[in-house]
Amino acid sequence: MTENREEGVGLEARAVLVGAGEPRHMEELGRLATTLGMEVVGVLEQGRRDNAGYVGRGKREELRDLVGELGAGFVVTDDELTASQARVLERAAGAVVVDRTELIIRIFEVHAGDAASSLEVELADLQYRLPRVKGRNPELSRLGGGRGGAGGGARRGSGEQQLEYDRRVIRGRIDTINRKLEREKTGREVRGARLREANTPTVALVGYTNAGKTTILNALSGAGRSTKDRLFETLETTTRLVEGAAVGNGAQGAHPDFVVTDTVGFIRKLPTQLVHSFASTLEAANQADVKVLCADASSLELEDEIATVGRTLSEGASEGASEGAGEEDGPTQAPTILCLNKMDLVSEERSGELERLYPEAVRISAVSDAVPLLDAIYEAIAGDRERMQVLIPHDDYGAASRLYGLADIHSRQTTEEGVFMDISLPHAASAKYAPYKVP
Ligand SMILES: Nc1nc2c(ncn2[C@@H]2O[C@H](COP(=O)(O)OP(=O)(O)OP(=O)(O)O)[C@@H](O)[C@H]2O)c(=O)[nH]1
Ligand SMILES: [Mg+2]
Repeated sequence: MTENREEGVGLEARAVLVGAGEPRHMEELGRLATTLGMEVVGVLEQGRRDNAGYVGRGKREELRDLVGELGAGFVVTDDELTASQARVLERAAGAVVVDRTELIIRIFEVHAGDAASSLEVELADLQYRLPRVKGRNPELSRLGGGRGGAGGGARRGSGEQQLEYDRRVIRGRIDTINRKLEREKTGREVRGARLREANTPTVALVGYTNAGKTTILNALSGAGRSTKDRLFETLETTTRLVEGAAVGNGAQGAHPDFVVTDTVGFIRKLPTQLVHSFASTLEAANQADVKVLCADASSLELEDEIATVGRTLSEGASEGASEGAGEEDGPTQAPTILCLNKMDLVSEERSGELERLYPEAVRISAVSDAVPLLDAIYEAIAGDRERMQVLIPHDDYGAASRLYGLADIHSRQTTEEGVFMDISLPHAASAKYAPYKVP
């Protein structure tokens, strides 16, 4: 499954895109198809959806002609199809029909880089296939006479049995994977708890696919994660430590360390089968002290993409909450920074418009400069902190040095009695420094 990561499937695979109903997103569907190595040669659209064959009979005939003319091997639909819709469309078009869900699952399969995400995708694939498992065609079973003689009477129903068997195998595998992923989740929770104990603030980068989250992670942390102009390039959550930077020349003070997590991107009409692939993303977002909602400012669908991310997050948050255990960090209260990325691709006029539309947003171009975002993150972290002035005696040197990485240090002065510091501390650590507090 992972050996053909870069190949895609059949580089000359020609595809005709089909969209029915409102709204349609053919451009995005095209990007999904090309991400998988297809070549989009035609597009067919219809304003309403047909129950029997996704598009109406007349359009299906048009599609057959188009497929023949263009020599397309694939028809890709903008919505998930039922098994029977797919069959009707496939028969009419004379090409392999792939629906949006299957396409996305296949992209996830090709891009999955570690064992856990491979399992999550396999699970999605099985769940997609389960209701689509076909029994042997009954007409076919009747042809050719029973091999065992006796007019086939004894063999009737064997197709059904095979079908039941296939389904049972799939269900069994689904159970096995679910158990493995449950263990995986427990491990993540243990690691997460350890991180919280350390009082290191956590920042989650969330957003639409291709918004630039990984590029931002790299810019913030100097990590070298893969970024490509492909949809769903990142399929694991990656966490990196950003060491507290010195303020100015360092003589003044320092910013605290924080941990930043890169996550899996969202997309509209997210296939429900892929919920597990997003489990760790949603956890990271819900548990983060600061959420950075990253968006591609140059996208024509910016508004819709921000809304999709917001919706997916709040649905994920309410699901997580219903599982109980939401005692500590009220997930939705964490400050969210809206980060409009790729500003270098935006015209001056549009830039002004964005400033009016999203006055609170941080606008950056992560490929050249992410500092404005870094500042906003420090500010958000400090908002969750208690500002205090402390005087730490010289012989308590350790207590002063431990503040680096932990606190926001606004200023520092060495006096005769000790080190005087103006700091912002996480609430969890403020009790420890209360004895040093100066009124
Ligand atoms: N021009 C420009 N391109 C950018 C900027 N930030 C990211 N990109 C490009 O946008 C593409 C997607 O960036 P990624 O960082 O992979 O995006 P992502 O949000 O992690 O995407 P997924 O992991 O697929 O969800 C890459 O080709 C980046 O080089 C930017 O500020 N300006
Ligand atoms: Mg990424």
